[in-house]
Amino acid sequence: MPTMNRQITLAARPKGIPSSTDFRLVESELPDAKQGHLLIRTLFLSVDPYMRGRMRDQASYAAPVGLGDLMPGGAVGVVEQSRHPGFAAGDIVEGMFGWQAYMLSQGEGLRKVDPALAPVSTALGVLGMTGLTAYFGMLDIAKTEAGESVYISGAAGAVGSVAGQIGKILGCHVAGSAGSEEKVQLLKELGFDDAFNYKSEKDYAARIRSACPQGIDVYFDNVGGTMTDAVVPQMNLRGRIAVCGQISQYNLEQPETGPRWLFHTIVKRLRIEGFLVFDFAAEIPRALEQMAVWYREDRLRAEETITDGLENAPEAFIGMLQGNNIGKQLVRVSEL
Ligand code: NAP
Ligand code: FER
Repeated sequence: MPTMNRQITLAARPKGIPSSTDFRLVESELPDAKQGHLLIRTLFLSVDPYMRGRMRDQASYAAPVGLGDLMPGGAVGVVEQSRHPGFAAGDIVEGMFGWQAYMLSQGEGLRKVDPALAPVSTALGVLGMTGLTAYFGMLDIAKTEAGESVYISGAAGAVGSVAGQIGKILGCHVAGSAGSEEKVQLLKELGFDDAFNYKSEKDYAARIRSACPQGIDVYFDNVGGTMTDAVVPQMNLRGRIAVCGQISQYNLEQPETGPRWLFHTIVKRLRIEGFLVFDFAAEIPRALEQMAVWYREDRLRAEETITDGLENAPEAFIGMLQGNNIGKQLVRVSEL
């Protein structure tokens, strides 16, 4: 059994875009699993935009990460040793392990993953937190219906790429924006009716109008900022905006001001709703069942970018915040 653990902790609070010196790799003793505990070896670790918020000294849905504390995060791992009646060595589990090579657990908050269904990494992406975010955002929040016109910002990321594929499964016109030509190409392969590179095509309003000539019924927003300013005036009557994320704002030190567009919400009777995937905990089994069917039918593709090595998790996280990933950004910590 392993006797040492490796962990990544928060060394300093970032200013603007985080840097590698904001993190520290530490080694610590790993005790044996006591009665009622299990020892899990991390296979894949998820790095996500919400972690940028947790690094700030500011409470929200969860307390901030303290200086010197383990970086939080979802992960999938294999049970190495179990002294817990509900788990056996070899089981694959998903849960909030944090950025570490091993975790001792009492089993709470763990979800068993079926490795026969799909590669286990998908338990963090299309069949995990980000895929579920797309599912609940498109269906429960935006109440997207067949034939509607859907626009997705941040479309080539973990959430956006799944939201767009769900839009196509539902029979919608789907368009979106992303930050490179390669991402735009991928979106077309995934069935998007149109997509553009917001870094090279700067007249967002004109480009959105040509991508959604019938206007927009559902805006799935991952980005906010100037992209949202361009989308809102193009919303159709009784349109819905699912506010999933505002990543264009996460690394700003001062709030950005923008055009005042609330008047459009009156004229068009818009419904704008922010949501958190965690609020849908009770609905996860039914959602995963549906997503697994779509996955097996090849109607949902799992796009992933994998970085190797726990020590490279900070670099993977910082890169993801700047758009280096296509689909879900993961860190491979060990091999199954
Ligand atoms: P992701 O999209 O896979 O990765 C983040 C992406 O954001 C980058 O690849 C980059 O792609 C884009 N980005 C970075 N800075 C940007 C900027 N200034 N303007 C436009 N795009 C920018 O991450 P994800 O996990 O799927 O998350 C996507 C969004 O959903 C985030 O806003 C996140 O906070 C949110 N989210 C919300 C929930 C919830 O429960 N509400 C759950 C999960 C995620 P480009 O190359 O396109 O720039
Ligand atoms: C995210 C952005 C924000 C997310 C969660 C939050 C799970 C929650 C923020 C808060 O409560 O302050 O991408 O993903």
